[in-house]
Amino acid sequence: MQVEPADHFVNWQQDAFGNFLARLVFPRRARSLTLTIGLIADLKVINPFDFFIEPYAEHIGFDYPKALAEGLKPYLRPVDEEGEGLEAVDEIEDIEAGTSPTLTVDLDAGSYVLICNITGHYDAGMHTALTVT
Ligand SMILES: [Cu+2]
Repeated sequence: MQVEPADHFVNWQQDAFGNFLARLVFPRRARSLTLTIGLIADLKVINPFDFFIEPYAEHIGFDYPKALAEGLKPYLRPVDEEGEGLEAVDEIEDIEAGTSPTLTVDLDAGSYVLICNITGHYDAGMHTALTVT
């Protein structure tokens, strides 16, 4: 890190997350401030599919163990379809497994989200954004 004006003091600190913070003190007023930051990024290849699935979670529609379910409760409840800023356009209720019902709706231009609102399904990825132009 290069700092202009060169007449300054630097105190390095670490925040709660281990990030380094530079505290700069300038003893005199200056008309300009120039910070030149060098960055070395240590890039590592990570396989996002390198994980194990617990046996209870191998099939969708599973129940989390009680201790885990308590902590996940805020994330697993169905979307509040009457929530602020939301307007349900239409829905198909109680779709039988293995069936593929069709719903046709007329949509104005805008942004929409298509969701499955069975508990836990939204979080399992059963949603997609849709933009009508
Ligand atoms: Cu679903």
